[in-house]
Amino acid sequence: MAIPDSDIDPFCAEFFEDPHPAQEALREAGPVVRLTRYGILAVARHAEVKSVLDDWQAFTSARGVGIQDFAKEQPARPPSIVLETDPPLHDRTRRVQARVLSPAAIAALREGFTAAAEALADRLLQQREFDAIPALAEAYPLEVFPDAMGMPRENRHHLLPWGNLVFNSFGPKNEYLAAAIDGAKDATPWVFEQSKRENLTATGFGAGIHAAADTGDLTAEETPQVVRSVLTAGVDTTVSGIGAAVYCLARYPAEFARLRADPKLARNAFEEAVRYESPVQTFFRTATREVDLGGATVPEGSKVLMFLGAANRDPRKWDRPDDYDIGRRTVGHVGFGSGIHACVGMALARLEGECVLAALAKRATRIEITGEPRRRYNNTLRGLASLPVRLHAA
Ligand code: HEM
Ligand code: OVM
Repeated sequence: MAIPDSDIDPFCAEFFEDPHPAQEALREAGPVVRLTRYGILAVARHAEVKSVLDDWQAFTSARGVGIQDFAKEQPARPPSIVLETDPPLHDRTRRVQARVLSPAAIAALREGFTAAAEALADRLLQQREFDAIPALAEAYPLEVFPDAMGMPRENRHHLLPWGNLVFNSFGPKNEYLAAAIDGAKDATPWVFEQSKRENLTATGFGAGIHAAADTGDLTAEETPQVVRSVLTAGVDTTVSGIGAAVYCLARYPAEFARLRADPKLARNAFEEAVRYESPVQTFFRTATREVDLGGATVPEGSKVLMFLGAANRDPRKWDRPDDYDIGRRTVGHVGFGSGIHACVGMALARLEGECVLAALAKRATRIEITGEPRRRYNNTLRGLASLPVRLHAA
């Protein structure tokens, strides 16, 4: 089957503002599409995105999960030894993260995360009108996540420009990446410094990862890199996810009313927001051999862009894909990826999302949008820069 060409640019302001028409066009064009602007292949249907995610042998991560091919170009920063590796190294580093971020370890945080969400929601209800991105979507993860890592209080704000830089760097060298490099000048050395064992308290996730150097599971050179991986992936993603959930519940007041009537729906309301908005929009793989994908032949060495956001709204997979429905059966969405690299922090992300939404639903009857929401432009993350809201007190 011939691979159709498309001139769609998934790394431009027009796409960031409203990716859905372009994503639909890419899904309809065929199982595999060539993006002529970048000379890469892309998949946007759920079935093909899932096949690529689930076949790490044919689709390597070790040549980078951004547009750059590490086999041809030197990476700008040291690659992640979790995200940008294949087995066996990947499994050794990931196992240590998976242990410290296990469902049991995360369950132990529930009480503290709930208390932090309730205190924040109390303050916001007092304030009544605020910008939900800085005051809620950023404020909550920036409080609970570094605490759980075992980080000091000062300079936590550096985690946001750092994440912004890394997630932009998976895309092409465009104006968004240039601005992110500029914005992360101070954050970069700080993040490397904070990943060291001596800068993390004895009880957090950081210490748990560094302990792997004592048991021989990782070397003392590897543990700071594995800590840095969690610092990079753990904040900006949940900021986008919580922002997405608040934006969804503000646009769908009937869904907010449902949540209020049954706060046990908070966890699924967050999960559905991850499907609906796909905070992480895209990742790449590189074909290690010629592979058939839905009848199209992908040549060895091809960079393949996976549109997670398009897969999460593929009508071949979902009923009413463009409706935000907090009662939906969300299993099978790829917002957290799939296969061996599937998000190792998803239990933590879900706990954060659930706590925030439950605390809001207990106190408010409605989230009213009071001004024009403004998009944040990032080559990988979809989210808002600003969401002015008014909370209606119960
Ligand atoms: C991997 C999304 C939160 C740590 C991934 C992947 C996705 C993703 C799509 C797959 C990458 C790939 O296949 O190449 C998200 C979303 C989040 C979130 C949407 C929030 C709503 C978190 C948090 C942490 C985290 C809170 C850490 C505490 C990681 C790490 C990986 C990863 C370390 C790499 C895993 C591997 O390569 O084996 N995430 N993530 N993420 N995530 Fe998350
Ligand atoms: C890492 C890393 C960085 C960005 C994203 C990510 C979504 C992981 O350094 O391992 O997963």
